[in-house]
Amino acid sequence: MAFENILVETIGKVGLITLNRPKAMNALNDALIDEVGAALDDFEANETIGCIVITGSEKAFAAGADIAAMKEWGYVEVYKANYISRNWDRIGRCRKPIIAAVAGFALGGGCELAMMCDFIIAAESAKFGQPEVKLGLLPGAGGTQRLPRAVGKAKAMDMCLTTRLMDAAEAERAGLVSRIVPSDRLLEEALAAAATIAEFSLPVLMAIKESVNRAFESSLAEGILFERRTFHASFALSDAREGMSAFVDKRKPGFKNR
Ligand code: DAK
Repeated sequence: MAFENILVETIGKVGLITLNRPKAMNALNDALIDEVGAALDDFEANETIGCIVITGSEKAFAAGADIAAMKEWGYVEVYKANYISRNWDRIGRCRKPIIAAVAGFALGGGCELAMMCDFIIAAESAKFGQPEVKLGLLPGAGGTQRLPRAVGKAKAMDMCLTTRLMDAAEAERAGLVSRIVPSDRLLEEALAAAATIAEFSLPVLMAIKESVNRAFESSLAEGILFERRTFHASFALSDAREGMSAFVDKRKPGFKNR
C-alpha cells in the first residue's frame, strides 16, 4: 500500500510511523487511520520488528479527528460505517509493543490515539486535551474511558468538561506519560527505548503487554491468575532458558523469539 498520510520506516528492529498531514496539524482522517492500520499489519507480520513507535511533528502529534470531514457525517453514516471501531481499534489490537512519541498538540482523537499505545514519551512541548465538547461532540475513541484510568476521575472530568489542556509536566505527574524528554531529543529517546524493548524476546513482550492490559479488564485476583498462568507458560520458551543461562554465564542473551 502506498502511504499518503504517514511516513513509514524500519530502523533496526523498530518500526517507525510518522503521522504526516502537516497542513492540518496531523488531523486524523479515515485514510490516515487506514494507513496506520496497514503499516501495523506489515510490522506485525515482520518477524524482525520487535517494537513500534508512532510519532507526529514538532507542532502536533495530532490535533484530533478531522473536523472538516466529520462535519458532513450524520448518525446513520457513523453508525453504519462503524466509525472508530472499524479502523481506529486496530491500534489497540496490536500485539507488539507500541510507544507514542508526542510533541506539541495531542488533542481529541490525537490524545486518544496516544493513549491506545502502550506508553507515551512526551517532549517538553507536549499538550494533551479532549476539547470535543467545543464541537458539540464527546470523546469517541476511548477518551472518557482511558483518560480517567490514566489520570483519575477529577483530572479527566476537568479536561473533558472544561477543555483545559494538560502540559507535559502535569501529564507526567498524573501518570499519562511515562517520561518527558527535551523536545529536540524526542525521537532519539523514543527510538532508543523501542530498540531496548526490541532486543527482548517477542513472545515474552507480547505476554507482558497482555498481562498489563488485563489489569484494566479484571479484578486483582483474576489479573494475578492471568499473570501466573502466562508466567508459568514462559518457562516453555527456549528464550527463558537462554535468558537465565546468559545471566548465570555472565554473557549477553541471544533471544530467538521462541
Ligand atoms: N481537523 C481538521 N483540521 C484541523 C484540525 C482538526 N482537528 N486541527 C487543526 N486543523 C487545521 C486548521 O483548520 C488549519 O487549517 P488551515 O486553516 O490552515 O487550512 C491548520 O490545521 C492549522 O491550524 P490552526 O491555524 O488552527 O493552528 P493554531 O496553531 O492556531 O492552533 C490548534 C492549533 C491545534 C490549537 C487548533 O488548530 C485546534 O484547536 N484544532 C482543533 C482541535 C480539536 O478540537 N480537536 C478535537 C477534534 S474532534 C467519534 C470518535 C472520535 C472523535 C469524534 C467522534 N465518534 C465515534 C463519532 C474525535 C473527535 C475529535 O478528535
